[in-house]
Amino acid sequence: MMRANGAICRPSIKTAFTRMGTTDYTLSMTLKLYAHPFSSYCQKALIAFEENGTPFELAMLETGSAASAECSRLWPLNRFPVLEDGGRVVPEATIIIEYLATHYPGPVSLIPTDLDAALNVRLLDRFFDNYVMTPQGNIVFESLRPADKRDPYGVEQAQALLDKAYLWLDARMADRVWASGEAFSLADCAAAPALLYADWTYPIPPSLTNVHAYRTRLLQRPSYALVLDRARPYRHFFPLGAPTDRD
Ligand SMILES: N[C@@H](CCC(=O)N[C@@H](CS)C(=O)NCC(=O)O)C(=O)O
Repeated sequence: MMRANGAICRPSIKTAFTRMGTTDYTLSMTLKLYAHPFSSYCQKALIAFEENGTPFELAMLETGSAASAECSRLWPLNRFPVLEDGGRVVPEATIIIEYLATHYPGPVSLIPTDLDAALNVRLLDRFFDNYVMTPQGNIVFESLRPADKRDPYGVEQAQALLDKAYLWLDARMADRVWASGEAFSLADCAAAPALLYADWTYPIPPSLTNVHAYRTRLLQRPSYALVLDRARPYRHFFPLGAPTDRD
């Protein structure tokens, strides 16, 4: 089976099937993920697959590819990642992670079973998507606009939102290892690519040491370290220029 960046992932398959109580590796794969390794929302979903060694087939999204056309047909909003499971279409990174937790649970539970704890995880997931990933993306998209379509006020607003989000997160992470509760969760899947790219786009102030320490922990988490390594060959895609000496 091919995975992100064309890597063959036999150990993951073997591990997952062993967990399922069988050594029959010929079982068919049903999970197909339409994704690109450098996309932040795809990375968010990919972390969940790696956390549990969940086998899947990567449908690599490249300009003009059959996979891209199929992905647009499945989800005409043209956003990715999109998961297909035996004809069922599951868009949105958060929903993909929830879907895996429901239908393909593994040893790492990314959504707590306690309902209040789960609400908190979902709140933090919304925080990273809406108040970190979204303004970060807005700043990057500005750099791709034609000169006569620029929106400096929109950039100021995005930066102001990131300022508030960074400050809030720094206070929150003063006494936490992961974003919500003791365990790594859906919220941390959202946080990892959000904070990776946010710092490249609009640097987190050095004084916010709790955010920096949390970002470092995320980058060192084995699941994300793997996802990040598979995205490395595409760093030249980053419109503002990716750092070459770190991360
Ligand atoms: N809310 C969606 C957002 C997905 C999204 O915006 N993905 C980006 C890639 S990181 C995308 O599809 N970009 C294509 C485009 O904007 O046309 C999610 O959580 O999955």
